[in-house]
Amino acid sequence: MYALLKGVDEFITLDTEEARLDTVNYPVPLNIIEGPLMEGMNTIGDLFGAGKMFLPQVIKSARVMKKAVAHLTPFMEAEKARKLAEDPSMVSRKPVKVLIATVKGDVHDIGKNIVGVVLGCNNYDVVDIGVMCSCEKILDTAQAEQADVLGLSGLITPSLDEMVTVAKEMKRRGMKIPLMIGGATTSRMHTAVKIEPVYDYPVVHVLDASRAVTVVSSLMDDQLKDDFAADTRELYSEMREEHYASLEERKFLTLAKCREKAMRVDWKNRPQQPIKPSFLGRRQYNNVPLEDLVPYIDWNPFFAVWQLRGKYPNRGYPRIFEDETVGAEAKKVFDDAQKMLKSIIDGRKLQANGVAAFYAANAVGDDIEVYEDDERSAVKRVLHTIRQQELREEQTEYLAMSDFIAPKGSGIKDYIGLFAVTAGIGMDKLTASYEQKNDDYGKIMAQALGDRLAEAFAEKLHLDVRVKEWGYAANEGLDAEDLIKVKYDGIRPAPGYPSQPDHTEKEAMWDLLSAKDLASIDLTEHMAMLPAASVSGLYFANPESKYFAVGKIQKDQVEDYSKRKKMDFDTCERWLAPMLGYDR
Ligand code: B12
Repeated sequence: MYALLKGVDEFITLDTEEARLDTVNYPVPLNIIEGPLMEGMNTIGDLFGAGKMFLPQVIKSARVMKKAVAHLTPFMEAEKARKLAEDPSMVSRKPVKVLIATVKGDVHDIGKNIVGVVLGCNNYDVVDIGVMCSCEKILDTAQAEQADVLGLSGLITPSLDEMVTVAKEMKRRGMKIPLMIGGATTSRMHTAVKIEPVYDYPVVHVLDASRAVTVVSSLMDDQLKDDFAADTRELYSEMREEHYASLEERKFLTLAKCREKAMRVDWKNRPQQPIKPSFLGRRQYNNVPLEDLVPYIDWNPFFAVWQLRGKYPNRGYPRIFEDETVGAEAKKVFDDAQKMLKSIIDGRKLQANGVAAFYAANAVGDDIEVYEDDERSAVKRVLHTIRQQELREEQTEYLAMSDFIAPKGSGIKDYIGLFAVTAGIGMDKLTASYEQKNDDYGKIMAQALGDRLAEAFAEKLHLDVRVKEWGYAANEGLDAEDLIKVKYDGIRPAPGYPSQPDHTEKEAMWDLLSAKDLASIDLTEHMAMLPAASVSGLYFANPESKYFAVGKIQKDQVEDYSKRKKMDFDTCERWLAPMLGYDR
């Protein structure tokens, strides 16, 4: 019990073995699990639920539990076989089974893993079938395993539509189990508007791991489940009404009008004309020393993974360590991270690869033509951008990213850059080594560090690009904090982020970068990058370029965009679904 509550796994196998030999108190091995171990986990579940214990502690405790159970499993199996031989009619009590999966084309893992561990801590039997799971695989497994609840996870927007597909198929198959929706790209509104209406049984959006337990217990509790389902249904129905009302309230300008209000740059009379990159074409940055990336790590999202939030003024790193409530735990998890980081670096357990490319480019309307060479006689690929359309009081400019590149007609030679980086090569092997040791804490920590390193790589490469590779800001001289605060000229918008919400632009980018061949970063059918700890984007050098949110758009723009992209309208509308300002 002490080992569980403190998350100390050093002596757990010895202690468990001692308890197993104590057949007076524990006649069969299962008694140890159902006795002291479950009691400990229940206490942990309660403390976490009450906000008195934090996620890293819960996950460390789960590691202790898993190790104890792993030690007892062969003995329990022998015991079960003996009992079944004595009485074949004996069937064991079935715990609530929750099947969790990341949907087709998505590689999101870390959030789902956390949820799996937290549910496991609360005595649920969790079956995690991994990432990139097709609808068929998810539902076949749910049916074969006789899951009581299904949970879907997704990181990027194409997964939202995929979740609707899964819910529809559940209905077609006549399934009756509740469906939980989670992951960074999901929202209660999307669940209410698009998923819940297509399935006749409970559909619930779950914001984070700490809420997953109450949701599953409410869905499974005989006393609570009907009220919980009815309340959720009512809430989602109200939200749908709100959503449709807000669609009617939103005002849009026509695409033609927005183009008239594009950002006006006086291209001819600027203090400085676009600077030609030091090279045109691609350059590989493979096997970059991880220690060179460490100074560029932004630690704030790391604490978000562990659900550790300091209160103002101790919100961010490093002040979070001063926080009265989470400070001590934040420090512990940070120290553990430093130890693991050192072992990853010393043991070269992860590899960081990247590729950047610069091309001659000019804007043509809302598109950006990327040329074969600086002569600009042949177009290599066209990048497509999307323009803001939603009417906002006092907004004078309606932006698209193409506004940041000199128009073709101006005669000015402009350029664009692209990049893709990963710090996730070797991650599968690394996480498998933790899985083998039943160490979820280590696995989640490794994934969180991989993500931090990938982002740090993007930050460092962007600096190198500004100062050297493109070289448009050779005298920049900013420190790491300034970089996080984006105090430099130029931007690196990523497809999927608000300035460029269309993930399919990665297709053209991969062609221009040869990211698969040069950096071993692949794309799934839904445009997620593999390895998961990867980031990609475009580089704009223009000092007037800035991040903005495209927001919702209208049908006239989708029609125009689908023609420009040579993508059929329906497919285009599906990819842009989360940003449509009208009901599809
Ligand atoms: C950190 C981060 C990253 C990291 C790591 C992501 C990862 N592996 O999880 C890195 C830097 C690698 C990254 C990359 C990208 N990212 Co990113 N990223 C984020 C960020 C800032 C936080 C996500 C996160 O890790 N949170 C912590 C984890 C633990 O939380 P979580 O995943 O949400 O999981 C919790 C809950 O959702 C829930 N939950 C999760 N799954 C399940 C399942 C069930 C069954 C249940 C019940 C609950 C549940 O419980 C979990 C634990 O509490 C978000 C923005 C945000 N604030 O959410 C953007 C965000 C997710 N990223 C986004 C994008 C676009 C990308 C990129 C495509 C950008 C690019 N072009 O490079 C890539 C894609 C990576 C790939 N492999 O394809 C978008 C996705 C939406 C979209 N437009 O598609 C977001 C939302 C940003 C935004 N506002 O636009 N990203």
